[in-house]
Amino acid sequence: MALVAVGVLATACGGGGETTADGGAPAASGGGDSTITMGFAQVGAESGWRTANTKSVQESAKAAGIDLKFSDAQQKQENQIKAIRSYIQQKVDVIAFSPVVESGWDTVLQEAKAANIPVILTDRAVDSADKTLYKTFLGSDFVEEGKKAGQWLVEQYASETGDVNIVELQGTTGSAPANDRKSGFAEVIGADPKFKVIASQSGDFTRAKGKEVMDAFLKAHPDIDVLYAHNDDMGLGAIEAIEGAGKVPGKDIKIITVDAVKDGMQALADGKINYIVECSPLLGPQLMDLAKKVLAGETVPDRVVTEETTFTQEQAKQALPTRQY
Ligand code: GYE
Repeated sequence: MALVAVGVLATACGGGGETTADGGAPAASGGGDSTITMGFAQVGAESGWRTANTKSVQESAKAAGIDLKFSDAQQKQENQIKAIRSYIQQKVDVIAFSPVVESGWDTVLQEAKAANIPVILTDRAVDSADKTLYKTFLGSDFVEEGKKAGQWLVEQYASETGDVNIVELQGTTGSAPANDRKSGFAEVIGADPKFKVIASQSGDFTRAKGKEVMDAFLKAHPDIDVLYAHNDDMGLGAIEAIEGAGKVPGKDIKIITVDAVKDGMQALADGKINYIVECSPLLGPQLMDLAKKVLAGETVPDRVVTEETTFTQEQAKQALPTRQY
């Protein structure tokens, strides 16, 4: 049994890797003594955050004795839908997934419900009106993260009387963290008209795209004061673009990012980033716990919010040595 589970983890591919001995008699949810099988449809491997999140899910499944089927959708909704359908066909006990975008999940979630397979949303939300399509949603409050980023900016520029020109690197278009980090930030800075978002575009949460879009921003706008990037990776890509343009990141252009993964924290400690709003990727242990409770028929809260903090440059220096991811 244990060997089989390890094999599935190591191949980490969706849809393939059948492990059931005789292909039959899948246990009903939470039934008897059988091992819990979880199908997890991951977004991709777009960022340091995502890599840490995948590791957390895989390690926690192993520790909890849960047989994990894992798929990587390469940031494409159609791949995630395929993976979920394959988990339904394989009659897994529980499905967990981090929806790449918010919309367009109702049909496949109805299919899971019809098959009596509970679904746990992990990290990102869906906008389905029917809340019975999933058991719970475990993850951060992205609006709050955007607000924290905005609050720091408001404090930093409290005595500034002129315009503060901001460029924004958004996450994946249509994703919950991109939508919410944008709106939370806009709400806070919107109270003072000196804050001007002069350009805002998606960098798809990747370093490469962050650099590319920042290159374009720098060409079009000689007067950027602040960069707000929806994750560390895009911020790190943008730093390369800023340095390439002969400017000093953290000084000529102040930078705020979200996540607080190691590379981001290092850049913050080095003075290239000015402030990071933390978003914890370590959702695995809570996810496994929720899955066990759901399958045991226990009631779980319909929303479980991750606890997180913020980091200044000084705080990053202190936190770095013991940072897990
Ligand atoms: O901030 C970003 C990743 O959904 C919270 O996705 C997650 C976001 C995270 O690509 O780095």
